[in-house]
Amino acid sequence: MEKVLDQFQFERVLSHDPRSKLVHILGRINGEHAIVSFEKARYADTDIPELASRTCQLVDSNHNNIYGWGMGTVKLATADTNIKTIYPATELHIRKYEHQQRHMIIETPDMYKQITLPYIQSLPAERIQWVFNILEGKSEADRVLYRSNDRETGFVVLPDMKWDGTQESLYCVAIAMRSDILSLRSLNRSHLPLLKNIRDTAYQLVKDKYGMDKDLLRLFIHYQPSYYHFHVHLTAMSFADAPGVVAGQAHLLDTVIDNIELYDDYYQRAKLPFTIGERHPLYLAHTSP
Ligand code: G7M
Repeated sequence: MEKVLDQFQFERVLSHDPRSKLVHILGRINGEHAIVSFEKARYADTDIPELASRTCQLVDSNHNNIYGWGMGTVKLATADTNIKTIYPATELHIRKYEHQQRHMIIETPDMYKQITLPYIQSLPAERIQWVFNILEGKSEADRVLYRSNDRETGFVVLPDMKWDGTQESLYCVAIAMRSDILSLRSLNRSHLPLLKNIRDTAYQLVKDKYGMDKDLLRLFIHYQPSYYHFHVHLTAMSFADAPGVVAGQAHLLDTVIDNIELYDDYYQRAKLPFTIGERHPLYLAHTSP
């Protein structure tokens, strides 16, 4: 990561969200695209008592009666920015992070078969190399919180790349060992042992590790996911605005289990709505005449 930051040649801003203080920038390294993301982190509890004493370089400071305001620099003891890098970045990564209008698509089973499935099948296998690196213990091995190698019901639980490490923002992913479940659309009754295993293990794991009861956890599946190897998101309820918890993207694991228990082929027959950026190839595939 250090090398990527060192060699990064700025090209343009892909998106900048002032509310979440998250900026994605595009650049080049040795002629190839790279994306670097910076997100201002929350204050560490240990820094808070010293915020006032560590403030310097006050500018635009104003005063009116009992009120004062201005801008300054706070020299913190702990790191203050979450940084992520993608190198080399593909065109799909660039489209993903570029600011764009999002649309709602109501996908029928027929649209899935005619458009979405061929799109999934066209994705190069190396896109999910990072998943196999985790499953095979080649990457992030020291971060894995749980592992079961069972070929049918096994999975790995580890912190999501987005987790800042604080308990209020707990964000982990459970990634299935098996590779034959592309997404929510693939699920049927034969997958119930896996789904229930993920649910029950996640509850127990979070209780044992973080002392959090199961009613403080939100377990959900994305449709569309960003990669088509089955996985479940685990987030703290207190992380109410976690990325991707919104309607049109997150399907609660318990609801999914319930739907399949009622109807084996629910997810093959249902219309599944999803939100997607207008530059995403899947949006273009669904909307081109
Ligand atoms: O939208 P979707 O359900 O596909 O979400 C995929 C999740 O995987 C996101 O929450 C990402 O932050 C997370 N993720 C993506 N990558 C590339 C990695 C990675 O390399 N390591 C970990 N731990 N999480 C990742």
